[in-house]
Amino acid sequence: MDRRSDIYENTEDNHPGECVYANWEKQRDSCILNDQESKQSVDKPAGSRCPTLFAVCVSLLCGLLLICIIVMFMKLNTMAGERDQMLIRYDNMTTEKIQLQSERDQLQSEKVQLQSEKFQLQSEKVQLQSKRDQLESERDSLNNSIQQCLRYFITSQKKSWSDSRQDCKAKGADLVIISSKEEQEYLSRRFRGVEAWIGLTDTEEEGKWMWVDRTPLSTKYWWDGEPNDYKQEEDCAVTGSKFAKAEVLTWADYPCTFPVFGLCKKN
Ligand SMILES: [Ca+2]
Ligand SMILES: [Ca+2]
Repeated sequence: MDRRSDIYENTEDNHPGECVYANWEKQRDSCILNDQESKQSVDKPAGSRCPTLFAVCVSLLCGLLLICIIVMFMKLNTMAGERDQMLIRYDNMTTEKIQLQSERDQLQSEKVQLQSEKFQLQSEKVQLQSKRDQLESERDSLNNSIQQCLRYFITSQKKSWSDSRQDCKAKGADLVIISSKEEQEYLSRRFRGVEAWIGLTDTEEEGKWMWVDRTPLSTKYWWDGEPNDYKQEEDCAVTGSKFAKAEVLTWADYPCTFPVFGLCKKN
């Protein structure tokens, strides 16, 4: 035992940096502990840099992630706002669309109604045009009747053929020249029962009846037995002779001095 102590004492002398153990087991644990501490103190600089770098990286990543989240959140908020605006615009446009459809339907209804009124007015226009044409025709016919009526008139006094012709000329007319059956029928109808001179005579040559415009007689409306030149004194013709028993064939020759009315016609 003493020898071992000596040895260790000597050893201390020979190796001043190593542990000197009085109690070897105790000193051994102490020495092992010191070795571990010594080893930890040697490894500490390299191990302590890695966590710091890691922490910095993690912090940066977290920061970036936070920024991304904030940006995404802001963008989502913006998109949500735009979506709300678009929804509002969509609702407005839908409302306008419904309103426009309603206006379109109303306009179409008005169009149909106007077309119906148009057709009705066109029908009325056709009817009015037809009525206008009819009225114009009646007006023309009436005007013709008036003009025809005004063209013929009876003198106011019974006179000789020559004097009655003068009365006609005094009013811008002459004793009538009857040139058609229609005219004779019209005069017989209009001046029914009136005995009147017409512009027909055979004074120049017996039996050669001439109109006052010197055209020869072609169409004749003598009553039966006329002209008979009774007593060789009848050279002037009347229409509506009271001796005639017919409606149209009413001519007769009378003495030119016999007083009857004159039937005048304006040209
Ligand atoms: Ca005669
Ligand atoms: Ca006669």
